[in-house]
Amino acid sequence: MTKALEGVRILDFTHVQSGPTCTQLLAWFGADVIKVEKAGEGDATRGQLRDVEGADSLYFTMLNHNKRSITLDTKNPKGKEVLVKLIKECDVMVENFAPGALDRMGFPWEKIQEINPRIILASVKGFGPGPYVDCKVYENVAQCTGGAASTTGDPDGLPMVTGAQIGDSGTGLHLALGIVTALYQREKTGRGQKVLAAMQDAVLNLCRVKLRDQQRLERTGELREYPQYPDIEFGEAVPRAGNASGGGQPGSILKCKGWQKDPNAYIYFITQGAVWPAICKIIGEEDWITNPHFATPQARLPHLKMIFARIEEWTKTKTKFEAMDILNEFDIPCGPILSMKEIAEDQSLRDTGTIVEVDHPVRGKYLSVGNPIKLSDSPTEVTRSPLLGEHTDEVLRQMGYSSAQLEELRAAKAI
Ligand code: CAO
Repeated sequence: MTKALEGVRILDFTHVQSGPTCTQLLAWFGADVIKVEKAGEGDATRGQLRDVEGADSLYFTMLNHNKRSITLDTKNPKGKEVLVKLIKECDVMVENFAPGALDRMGFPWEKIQEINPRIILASVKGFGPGPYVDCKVYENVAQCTGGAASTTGDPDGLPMVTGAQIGDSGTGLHLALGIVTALYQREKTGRGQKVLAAMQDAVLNLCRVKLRDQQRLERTGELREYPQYPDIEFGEAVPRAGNASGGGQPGSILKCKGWQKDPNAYIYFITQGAVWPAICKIIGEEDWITNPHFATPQARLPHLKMIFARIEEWTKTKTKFEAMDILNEFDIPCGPILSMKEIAEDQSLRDTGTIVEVDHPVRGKYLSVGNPIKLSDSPTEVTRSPLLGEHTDEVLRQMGYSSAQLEELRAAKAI
């Protein structure tokens, strides 16, 4: 079976997390991803958070599957010549250098486009054009400047960053969509273009519902599904909502059996309007089905704390998995709080390839997250990340370099 992006060649200048998540996805869809790294150093993440002496870290291996690695000094004159050839032969160049690095390297967009008018140049930057355009950015900076941190956390606590890497991996996803869209347009126009995904923009896109709430707050002065209502006065900006549901169906995290010892013995419970009668029956409050204080979603809003406290009396008598089974029988939306240990051991996630075991020649076997996007005609087979420069000779030979020319490049410290 062919792969969706077979024949697409990606010049991968990405490092750390945001860019590599993007090119890893493209590789999983079948693109030939050639990762360019500095000789001797490589992507800084190869050595960060190491758990096995001398082996590429999980940080690196889990973000760089299915790629080839070449070493190339793009500031070396001979290295620049190789880079020009690579630009000629690739469909897409992806980078997440600090702002201006490509220009300083001597490869501004105009020059790249002149070398290959069909090439797509895709970049992750911290910010789009504006006051912060020149700033370097990491994950949590994006979460803070994109609206996630100010709206996450306990109502009376500090702004909070989330463990989901919405700034890095979230932006990588956005960039991947931009790349395949630009490739699609190129099919019709024959021209490449620049694609930019700014981390602040990507986080804000994922926080769209909070900008919705900002405008609702300005219009009405309150957000009735937030935990502040009705006891605490709202300020000018969307407050932190704890674990309240971000949607129109109120939800909360409730204790389950064993919560005293197990930090993850909890369930997320959503009081969806459509299943309110079933909820009342399960918790033994059948009167609430018709009682005017509880019968409609609007009537319930001022009593949410009391309602969830009552539901929790019930969930505390069940394990999170028992509660999930019972509630699902009645189509009540809920989800157990799964620990990473439970997820790592989940057989169904392994069966679908969402969790995969990968073998690496230096570190041995490890678990990774496979391709979360499943294409029926382009299945993903996850292969290990490359060692630093593992494919330098292979790629350069494919480009027509002879053994003597490779030696020359090595002697000049270009590769
Ligand atoms: N050959 C020669 N030089 C190379 C090279 C190569 N193969 N690959 C990279 N370099 C050079 C760059 O050209 C740059 O040189 P200058 O400083 O002279 O321009 C230098 O290496 C360092 O690159 P950098 O500034 O991108 O790296 P950094 O470690 O200082 O910063 C980061 C890292 C992530 C803060 C920065 O790249 C950035 O802000 N990127 C954009 C936003 C982003 O993606 N952030 C998320 C990262 S994941 O958390």
